[in-house]
Amino acid sequence: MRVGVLERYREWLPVDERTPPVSLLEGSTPLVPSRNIGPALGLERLYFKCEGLNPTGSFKDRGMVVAVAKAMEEGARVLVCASTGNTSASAAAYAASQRLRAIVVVPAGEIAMNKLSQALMYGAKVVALRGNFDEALRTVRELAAHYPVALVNSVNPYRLEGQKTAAFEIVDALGDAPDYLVLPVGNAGNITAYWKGFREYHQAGRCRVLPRMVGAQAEGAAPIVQGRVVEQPRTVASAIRIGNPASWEGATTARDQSGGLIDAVTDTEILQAQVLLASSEGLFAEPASCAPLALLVRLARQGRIDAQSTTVVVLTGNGLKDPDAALGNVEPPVELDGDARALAKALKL
Ligand code: AN7
Repeated sequence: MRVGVLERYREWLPVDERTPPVSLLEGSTPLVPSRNIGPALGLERLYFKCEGLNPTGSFKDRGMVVAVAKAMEEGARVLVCASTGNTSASAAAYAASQRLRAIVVVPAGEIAMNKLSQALMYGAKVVALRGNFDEALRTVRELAAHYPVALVNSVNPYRLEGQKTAAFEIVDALGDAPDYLVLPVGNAGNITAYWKGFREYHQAGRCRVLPRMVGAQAEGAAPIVQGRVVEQPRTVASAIRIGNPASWEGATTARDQSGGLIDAVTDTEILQAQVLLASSEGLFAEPASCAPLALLVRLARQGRIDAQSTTVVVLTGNGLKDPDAALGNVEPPVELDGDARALAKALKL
């Protein structure tokens, strides 16, 4: 029977009998072997971890379930977060399921409409703050320091505890850790959490390999790559439009301890990777999730990935979250009168 993250990885999480059994049956997402991109790049073992199949359509649910359960255990009734979209959708959903209040603060005009619609439908109080994500995060951190609200951004360590379970699942599926784990880096919580998960499993003898952690930022929002805060982050990938990541040090530690790298890709590369992924694998991921594929394509073409290595690309969010960003790169539908002859002619059958 399917279970959520708290139940599946109970002994690896900071929970006990006092922790409420929160669950939307998150986690246990498919690890799909590449049928076409891997062979085209000369990579024999390429997999996609499809985190867009979580209950609210992104990996955030893994961490949110733990953060919400612990907040409830500690008596909280109000959750608050800043978000580029997916965290707000996740916080709002778990709050709804537990009858808690959720307040989500998003950068005004900067998040994908479908993510906003999720937060609103789940019944959160949505505040659109004039400013960028980094300013929204600063604001909610200050709010949580002075008022009785539980902050559920990834600065909350329980979020990272939950998110590390994705690393466990990959090892449990492959029988060992991959050689490369490639993922997007925004606020840098997820790369920090994966690295923690792999190290814990390694220490417990569950895997022999420790992966090289490969992070992708968008060129206009690449503070870790450039080694300095980006005041006005810009990219089509709104989920990772972040100029001052909260887990900056966690990301550089993961990169350096694992012998990995964090590099930037352009918006054009991101959107090309998105179309490639959807049209050649049948997997539709949001732009931020395609940044790591764009980086992998570049590294493979440069001959920097060994052909026999095992590589996992984490597809962090569902493509349906942000279709507007994608549709500029495909042919629009042809409009026709409804008869078969006209259809056959248009299709050159
Ligand atoms: C699809 O929702 O920061 O490096 O507020 O939604 O752990 O921040 C989202 C981030 C990658 C980056 N992919 O992860 C938010 C938010 C998707 C995302 C990231 C995000 P982190």
